[in-house]
Parts: sequence; C-alpha cells; structure tokens
Amino acid sequence: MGCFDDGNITGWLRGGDAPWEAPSDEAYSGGCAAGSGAIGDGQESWLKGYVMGPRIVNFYWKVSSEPGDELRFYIDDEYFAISGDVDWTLVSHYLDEERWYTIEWKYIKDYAGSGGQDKGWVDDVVVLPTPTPTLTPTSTPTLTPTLTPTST
Ligand SMILES: [Ca+2]
Ligand SMILES: [Ca+2]
Repeated sequence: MGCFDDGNITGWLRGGDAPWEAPSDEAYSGGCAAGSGAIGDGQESWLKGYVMGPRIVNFYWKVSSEPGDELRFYIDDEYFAISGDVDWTLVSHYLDEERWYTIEWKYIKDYAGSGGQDKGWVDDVVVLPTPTPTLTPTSTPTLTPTLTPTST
C-alpha cells in the first residue's frame, strides 16, 4: 500500500471513518510509513491484510494519542494496543497455524477528548517464514567388538 514498507502483503484493505494513508507525517524508515486517517470522537480508521501461516510478522508501530484513544494490532479477533505517547517500537508476532490469518491495525477513539498528534503509524512490516527445525546429526554409534570367549 503506497510507499510504506508493507511486507509485500497483497490485497491491503483500508477503511473506517477515514482510511489509513501512506506516506504519512512520520516514518520509521525510508521517509515513509502508513498512518491512520483523521477521525473524530467515537470513530476508527483501519488497515488490514491477510497472511498465510505459519509465519512470523514483524513491524514497527508508534502512537501519539490521548490515553483513552489507542492503536490496536489485531490477529483475527485478538488484539494488542498502545496508547498515549509511544515512539517506534518493534513487534514480532508468531502466526503458528497453517491457515489464513487476518492482521489489522486500527486507530480507535473513545467518546471524547484528543491528545498528541491523535494518530497511529505502522512501518517496516516483514513477513518471515518460520524457522525450520535444525536436525542435529546423530553421532555414529561406536561398535564395540564383541569378544566371544573362545573355548579351549
Ligand atoms: Ca518505511
Ligand atoms: Ca479520546
């Protein structure tokens, strides 16, 4: 989506009361990040995509908001949130099952009040294959010669 480092995720969807946009007024890398749209009290702005697991999703996010407003990262219906004044922070999340996951960033405002720059940003999304288990070579068993007692 736009110029931000979007992890080559295809089919980004944007929505809510105002869509996310790239470039935005902040960036973690390359002068460009995605930022939430300008919204009012009780509104939300989101950006979502789909990732086939198992994968590791890494990204940086930042928020500047009133404490009651927050930037959320959803994995399907579960979410993590940051609020207030949080500078660029790395998030690494493991999507462990072999299936499609919906990942979504949402800036959401409560019923009243605004603070800071009143938005959230995301940059440097990287989708990595999960590490394959390393097979440790088994040591070759040492064959001990069996000494058969010779009968005399
Ligand atoms: Ca960037
Ligand atoms: Ca508020």
